[in-house]
Amino acid sequence: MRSPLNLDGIWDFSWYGDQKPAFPITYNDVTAVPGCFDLSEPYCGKRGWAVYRRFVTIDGKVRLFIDGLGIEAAVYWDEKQIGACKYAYMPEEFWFDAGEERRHELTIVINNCHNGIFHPYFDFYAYGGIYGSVTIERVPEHAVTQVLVSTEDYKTGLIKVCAKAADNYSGKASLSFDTGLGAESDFVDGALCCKLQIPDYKLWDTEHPYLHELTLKTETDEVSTTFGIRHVETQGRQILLNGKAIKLLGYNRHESFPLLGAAVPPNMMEVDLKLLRDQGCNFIRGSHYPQRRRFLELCDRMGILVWEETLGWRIYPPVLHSPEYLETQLEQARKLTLISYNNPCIIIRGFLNENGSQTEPTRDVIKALYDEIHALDPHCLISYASDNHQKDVCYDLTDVVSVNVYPGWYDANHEETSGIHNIRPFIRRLSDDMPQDKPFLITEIGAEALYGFRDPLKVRWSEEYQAELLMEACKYAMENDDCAGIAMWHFADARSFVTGNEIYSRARGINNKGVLDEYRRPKLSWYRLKEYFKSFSK
Ligand code: ADA
Repeated sequence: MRSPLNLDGIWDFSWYGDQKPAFPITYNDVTAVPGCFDLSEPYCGKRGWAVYRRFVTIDGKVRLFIDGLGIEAAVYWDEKQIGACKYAYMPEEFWFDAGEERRHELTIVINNCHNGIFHPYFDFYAYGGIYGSVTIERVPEHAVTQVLVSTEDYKTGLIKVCAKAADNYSGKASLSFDTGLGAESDFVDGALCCKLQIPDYKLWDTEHPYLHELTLKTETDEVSTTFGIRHVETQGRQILLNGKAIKLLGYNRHESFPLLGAAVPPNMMEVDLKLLRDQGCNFIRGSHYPQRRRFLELCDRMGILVWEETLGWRIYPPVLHSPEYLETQLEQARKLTLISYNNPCIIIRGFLNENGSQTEPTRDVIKALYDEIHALDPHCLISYASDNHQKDVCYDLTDVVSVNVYPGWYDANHEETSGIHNIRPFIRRLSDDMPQDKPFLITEIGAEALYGFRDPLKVRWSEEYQAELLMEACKYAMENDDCAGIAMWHFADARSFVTGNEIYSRARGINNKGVLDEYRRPKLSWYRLKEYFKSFSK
């Protein structure tokens, strides 16, 4: 069995500002990993180059894993580049030869300036730093580089295991499961694929999130993974989990906490998910980027359903239609699908939040992304969150019609939709106009509320107004079968990077539509919704 070395801790640090670092680097500070350097002095709010360094004693072939950083980086081993992290939040792995046994130097050169992938206008802050854990492990010759487990038939416990091994390895492999099942299979030219019937299996679902474990052994290597036996499909307007209709109920969530930024520690993630579960919810939309491994592990263990998506926020033509940009989305989709393939919690894979889906040429982009993900993982539903409502021309290309709507908030001057009493009729009209043969999911709805701002007149920005609006939205979602569920916008207030006119709706530089504030203090809506959801629990 491999023994990964956790490299979290205190690393050497150097701020280079707008000067691109070159070796030799001079270090004059230290910083914590995981951590975001640009949230406290003396680097607060700065954008530019920063260098992280630590020493590692290891030798031979290794796998280095970084569970997400921002917003892009180059990774060096003894001053030689071994790879790059192009996409903020994306977990990345690097396989290389570490050389002879001695103290080696691992350097991560981060740039936290906005780029063509993370634009300055996105409604969430681009934190600079290493968001998740960094680990390194020695790997043997012919190392197993990938193990994907999928459910082929949840009614009989039939699963498929596909694995890859380095150097075109051909040879025997043994598979053993927690149920006691042992099986043999072969790697041929670096690939193994087999189907197995798991005896005494248990299904994974939201009430009983049962995880099975597979250990795969070759002549040289041994790796383990957990997986869940579960099946997700659609039937008309419904989403079915293991053959039963399930209503998705929950929130969009940003990985964000004051002073910690995107480097939210696992115990804070746990706090969030326990709050969510305690309220009676079962669903998180991981807006708008890849999720940390620890977060998905918690969701797997707690039976919380997840929508995971690529980083991309209101990318419109011409950027959206350029082949170069599409390639960055396809690459993200590929990486993400493979890295979270064995997480049963992920039931929907998404991309390109609020894109130009009201124009014909966007169909090619959506189709390309759908096909790419579907070819890799046909066991998840695929969708994108649209703000184009009746004008969207791409709904037929996805499994779920997902709509971001803000009746009662962004439509203050529209008599027809504004006002709490219009929320349910607005959603009804939209639902009626949507394709009737696909689940209709509300992927965003909400209103700003400043924590502590109570107003008996229920004016906008008050906790009362937000509570009324969300109650109406949830009543629609819960009491109507045409709606497959709701992800409210959003779980907790989160820092935003505001530019242009948007600044006027982002008080404190924060998107204040959380039902909890940024410290997870509940607003009125939290209690009202909790009370309401209770009436549905058995
Ligand atoms: C959009 C977007 C969210 C957030 C929201 C809002 O629909 O997808 O990221 O910006 O609006 O608060 O306005």
